[in-house]
Amino acid sequence: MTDKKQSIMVIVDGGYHPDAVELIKGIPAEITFKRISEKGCVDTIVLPELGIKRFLPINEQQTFSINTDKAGEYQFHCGMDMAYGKVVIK
Ligand SMILES: [Cu+2]
Repeated sequence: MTDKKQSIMVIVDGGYHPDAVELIKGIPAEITFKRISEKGCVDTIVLPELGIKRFLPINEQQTFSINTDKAGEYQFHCGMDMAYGKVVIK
């Protein structure tokens, strides 16, 4: 099972769908954000604890590798800190 990879897609449409992503600890993971509309102010994704801040061009996928060595909850939010989601590693 150690060669498995977890891949999750979050659709950004004024908010995050899903807004809670669960990952299994110890298995390499990547999260892909895809913004599909101009709605809201979610054109930038920020995962502060993971050192990620990236502009999300419309209809383009942005994929980030997530280190799952440590269990915990990591919040992500828009560039203005108004829309929220979280990554839960357990
Ligand atoms: Cu915002």
